[in-house]
Amino acid sequence: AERYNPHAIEGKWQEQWAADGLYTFREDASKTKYYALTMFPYPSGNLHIGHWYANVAPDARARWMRMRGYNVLFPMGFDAFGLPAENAAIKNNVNPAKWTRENIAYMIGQFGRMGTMIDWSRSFATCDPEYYRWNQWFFTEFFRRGLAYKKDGLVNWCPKDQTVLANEQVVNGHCERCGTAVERRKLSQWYLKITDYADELLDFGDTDMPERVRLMQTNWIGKSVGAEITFDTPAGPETVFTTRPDTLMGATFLVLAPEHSKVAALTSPEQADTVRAYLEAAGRKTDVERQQDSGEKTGVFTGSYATHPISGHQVPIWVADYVLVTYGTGSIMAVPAHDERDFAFARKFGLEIREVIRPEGGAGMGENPEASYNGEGLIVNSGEFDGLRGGKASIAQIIAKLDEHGVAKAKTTFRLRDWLVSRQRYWGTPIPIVYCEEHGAQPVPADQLPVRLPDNVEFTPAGQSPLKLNREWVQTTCPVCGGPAERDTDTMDTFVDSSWYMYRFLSPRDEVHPFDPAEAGKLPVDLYTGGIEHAILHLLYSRFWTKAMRDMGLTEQNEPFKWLRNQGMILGPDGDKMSKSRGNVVDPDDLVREYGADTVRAYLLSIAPWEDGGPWDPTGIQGPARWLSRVWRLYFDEEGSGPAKSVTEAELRYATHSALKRVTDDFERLNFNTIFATLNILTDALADAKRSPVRATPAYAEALDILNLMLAPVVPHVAEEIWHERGNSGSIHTQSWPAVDEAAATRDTVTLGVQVSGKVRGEVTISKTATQAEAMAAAQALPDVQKYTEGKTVVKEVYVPGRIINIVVK
Ligand code: ANZ
Repeated sequence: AERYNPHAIEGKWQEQWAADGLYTFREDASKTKYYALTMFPYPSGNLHIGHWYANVAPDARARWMRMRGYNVLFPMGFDAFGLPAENAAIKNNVNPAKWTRENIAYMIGQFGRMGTMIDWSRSFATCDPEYYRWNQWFFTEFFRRGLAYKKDGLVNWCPKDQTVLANEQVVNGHCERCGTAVERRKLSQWYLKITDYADELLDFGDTDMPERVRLMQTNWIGKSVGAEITFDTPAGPETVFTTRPDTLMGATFLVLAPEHSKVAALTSPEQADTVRAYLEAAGRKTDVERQQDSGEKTGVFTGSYATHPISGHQVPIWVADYVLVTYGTGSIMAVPAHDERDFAFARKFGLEIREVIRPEGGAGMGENPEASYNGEGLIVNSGEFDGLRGGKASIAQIIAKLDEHGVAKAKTTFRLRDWLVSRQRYWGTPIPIVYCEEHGAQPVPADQLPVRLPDNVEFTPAGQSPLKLNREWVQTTCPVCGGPAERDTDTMDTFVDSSWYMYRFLSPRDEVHPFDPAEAGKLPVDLYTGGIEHAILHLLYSRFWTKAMRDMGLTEQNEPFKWLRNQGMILGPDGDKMSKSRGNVVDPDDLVREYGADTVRAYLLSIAPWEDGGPWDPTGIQGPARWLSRVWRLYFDEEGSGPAKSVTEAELRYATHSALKRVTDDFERLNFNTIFATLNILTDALADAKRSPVRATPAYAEALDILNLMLAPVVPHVAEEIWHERGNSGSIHTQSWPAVDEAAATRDTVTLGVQVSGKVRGEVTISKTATQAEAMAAAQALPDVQKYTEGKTVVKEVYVPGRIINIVVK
């Protein structure tokens, strides 16, 4: 028979599947829907091995769910706006739209050669005006509801990408995309009010998600429970946020962030020069530098004092950059005895340290403490509070007492900030706002959407929005009065595009809604997979978007995803991240040309536990390649090769159904890598069976059928070819997943080693419940046992059921 030749079958089936619309989602009320989605790629021009790794396993699982009888929706699109298109366009002097469209066409071809079951009839790119029109619609609706607002403020500016960034896009003070240290700029920008949902976003409902994603989001939202306490100052009352109101009597000074609005008013004439110099220096530092814990504390005295709300003492007011203007109220009451940073600061500048919490039985801090005490204990030196327990346990009680004095209120603070969405770049969704001298900022009416991105723009970044330069585009009319008005020239953060794209797949050509409410029954996404790098950004934003849509009455869902999983990363053979500069990149197109897509799919599924990933082993691909050749010979090589075997029907059925049971379980739990070990074992068992009389029994035909069906999700082309060559009609991909015969899948026999005087001389397969006599009879039937016992006296026969048979001779 012919050898296995993937190139003769893969293209053929890909064309046939497309012609038959095999993967087009069709309504079917008799089936349960299953929405499986893999994070859509950026159309960078090429699917790399990481894309294959991310897509093949979810594809195999979606195929399996389909065979399990679900009506599976498995769409794919392109996250097409963003900087790389602009940068590539600048480099190659082409329009970003052209570059993007060409890449998308090429990548769709690559997905096709991977053999995925993506329903391309639902595809779209976020740079389609028909799509971004709805970004704009959401924006105007959010604006009307107070969820989108513009404000002046300090923003993160990436000097390389020449645009502002959301807080979520700043990683340790650096641009999440290009790694450049982020600067601060004062700008008027648009924000989405994600903080309205801060508390709710901490509740993940019944979304099943990796623990670390949950933790990262929880930390990012950063809920802190404490109190706001108000101090009188010469510039009016100043409120500070503290998680430790129990330490109030130990507050010996206040500290304001350099950008705090009261700094100027509180600076005395004598301190004016010092303070000004300090503010300038702080302004030059990046956020990372300012927050480095290792760094020496710096700060200056304002020359003013605040009045302690309980003791009435005058406490000095300082300015220091370890206090962040963006957190709490931008000012703190410093308690050096019980806070490390305050302690270091007080030590450096000789400020008073007053102990107010003492560990039970402790001797007290004394005159010259070496460190702050951050633990629990009894309150001391605090007048009426003395003797209460300090620390987290008694905070509510303390706040209640302070509230009686009218100086404190319980307060919960979040680290989460509103989502800054304005970008000073060209290739994005234009912000649909116009400015009229008379009527201010006005949303573009829905019937005028989309506000199209103009083509004729000089988009090389120059620190301001490229759209500003197209005067013709900028000049428009006010929707209220019809008078002259100007468009907003910023574009939206591309994370807006990905926040709701999973909804668009429900009705991708809908011209009336962002998605058709009649399709809402397909929500939520049942299984969403993608990279861990989106743990906060994309996943948090899309959760927010879903809640906002729910409050607009567009969906009843609280969460977009029911089940979320992250694949690991495929690394170079050297264990480093693959990158062109390291020269350790593996090109999936080359592999497909050499081995065929099915082998590459099989290899990627087997290479590592899918959620862990691991290094690429260039020799490892031979394993799946050889396995598929063996599978092929099993079905198409008439003779089979090698010595005759004796396999029973029960053994073959056990091999078949126990394999089916394990593979079914593995698919259920996304344990893709172990599927191959099982399929390999079954292939071997079948090869043996083929050379034994069992070949003529129904058990053998059944095994071939079941193996063929189990191949379908993982190696879809060769499975389809085998299916047809065996005389079946219709596609294998519309068949049902076989049912496990539980009785056949459990073995009632056991294979035991047989020893003669302690030396293994063979093995027997006997019933698990065999008696001593049956076991011995089976053992003595072995030629080798006969050889070593012949002419000798049997002195002892040992049979430990399930373990061993030993015949002791003399
Ligand atoms: C007094 C105090 C005493 C504090 C003490 C701590 C220990 P988390 O848990 O992160 O919310 N803080 C408040 N606003 C700040 C700002 N804008 N920049 C820097 N630090 C700020 O931390 C809350 C604590 O961090 C607050 O409680 C405040 O210091 C400080 F023994 O107030 B604490």
